Amino acid sequence: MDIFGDMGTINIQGESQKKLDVFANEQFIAALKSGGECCIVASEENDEFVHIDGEVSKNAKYIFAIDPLDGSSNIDVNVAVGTIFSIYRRISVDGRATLNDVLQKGTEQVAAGYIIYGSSTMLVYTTGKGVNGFTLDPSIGEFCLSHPKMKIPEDGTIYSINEGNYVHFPEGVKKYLKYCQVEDEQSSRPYTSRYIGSMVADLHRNMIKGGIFIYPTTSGAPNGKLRLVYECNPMAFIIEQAGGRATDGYDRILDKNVTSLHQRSAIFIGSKNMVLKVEELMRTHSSKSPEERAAEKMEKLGIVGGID
Ligand code: AHM
Ligand code: MG
Repeated sequence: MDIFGDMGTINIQGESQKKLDVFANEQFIAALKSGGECCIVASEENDEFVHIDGEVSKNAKYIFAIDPLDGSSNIDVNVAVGTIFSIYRRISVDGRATLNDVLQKGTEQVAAGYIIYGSSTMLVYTTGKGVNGFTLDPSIGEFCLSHPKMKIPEDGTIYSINEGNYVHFPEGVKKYLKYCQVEDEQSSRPYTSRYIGSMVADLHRNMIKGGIFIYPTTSGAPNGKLRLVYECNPMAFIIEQAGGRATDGYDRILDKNVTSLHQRSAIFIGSKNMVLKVEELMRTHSSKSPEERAAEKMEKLGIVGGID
């Protein structure tokens, strides 16, 4: 089957789509359509959300957001990739579901999960009552509970960030990276640097071993790279449920206002004490300007429209 390489198309985020991105998107949408529980799919690979309500899902109550294949730059080189999903309850009552049904805060998620396609295939998910991990047993075609009640260690020694972007990072992140690299026996520093470039794989490793994953704003991407609806929010829900912490360097990810489908956000996520440490440095060295704070306040009050 011809599954490697570029599709030759660009998605709404201006990223080149891989054949497997498109294939995975079609497969998930088809499965959700026949499942009948969801009325909308919002996907990284579709500019607009897709209505999937039909005969089978006339009264569907759920909204599904998905990054069908996360880390797709790793497909052609046989490195682990993943799927991220998030489920919301529909809030509109009449007619067809609308964009407002999709633009709910992360705190409103009823479930979120990821699938990691690594040395084994695992499904890790939460419904807000802790996190459980299931490993695919291909001989029976079932996911079996292999990691019950997953907890991320409060402290860790692994940091994951695309350090090639160092010159473009906020000062607080630069200071944190230097902190990670300093020798200090008591806190087991210098820490270990591990970056796969697949958020699912990087976070899954950090969840098990303890660590932090950072994708900050950069001078080239002032709103960050990763998407709030189908990347940051589901991962934040899972990590919080596992006892970790997820912020944009200042504020909790799950509390962020969602104003557009493909909205981006910075993310600092992982072991609680590691995230707290970098937040402290962000506050000291990269505090938001009074103008940024004022704009946020107005946005919260609904005074200005959406930003991407
Ligand atoms: P994608 O959804 O298009 O694959 O992009 C998301 C991925 C994340 O999995 C990963 O953490 C990040 O992009 C890597 O980006 P970079 O190559 O800039 O480090
Ligand atoms: Mg992605």
